[in-house]
Amino acid sequence: MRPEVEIPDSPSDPYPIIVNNAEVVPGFGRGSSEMGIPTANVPIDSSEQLKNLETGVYFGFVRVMSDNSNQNRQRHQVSRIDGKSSVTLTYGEGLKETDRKVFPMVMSLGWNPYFKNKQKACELHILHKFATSFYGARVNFNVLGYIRPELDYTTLEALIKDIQIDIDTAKEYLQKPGYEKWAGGV
Ligand code: ADP
Ligand code: RBF
Ligand code: MG
Repeated sequence: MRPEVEIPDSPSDPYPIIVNNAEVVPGFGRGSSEMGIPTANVPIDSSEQLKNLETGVYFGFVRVMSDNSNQNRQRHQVSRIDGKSSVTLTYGEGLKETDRKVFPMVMSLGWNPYFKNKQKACELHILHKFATSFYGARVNFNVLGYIRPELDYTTLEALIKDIQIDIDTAKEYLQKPGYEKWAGGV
């Protein structure tokens, strides 16, 4: 059962937490295929504040940027965490102009108890339909509030239902003036 968490009308200490230029890395590949909810995974150590944040579900704003640095011009294949499949790093090359804007996001930080991960993950589900995947791209984002702790579930459907509530919650709060103004700096 998800606990009732009181969310204030504007970000309060320690938020906003600001993360710049984090790399989009491959995860287990479960987000899109098993759940229909893709998540852009970023290394936990992208930011000291992120590393020290308690596990749970958060919300904020994000912008995806292509990585045009010279050594990255070549596309290539890299293995997923489980080593069973690979993804193509595009560095965000195929993204459209409309994909490069600031969007609301929900962030999951933790061990994914339902899947019993052995590695702590930080994953952003961005509330936008992208033209392509963007592994190897960079993201700037801010974390503006906390929604709930991460939970275990008896079914995948129950997990997906809770994520849908997280998405609705994020949309509701991010359009309030106290949050909306933080879209500007991302
Ligand atoms: P992985 O386990 O490798 O992270 P996912 O199934 O979670 O795989 O898919 C994540 C990838 O999907 C992201 O890295 C990104 O390239 C792409 N993607 C497409 N649309 C979105 C979106 N709306 N939010 C997050 N990632 C997205
Ligand atoms: N996984 C869990 O095991 N427990 C959770 O409470 C949980 N909450 C999530 C909330 C959001 C908003 C998102 C995007 C994901 C969440 N997940 C949770 C993570 C999910 O298991 C993960 O995205 C997939 O395993 C794909 O990597
Ligand atoms: Mg993912």
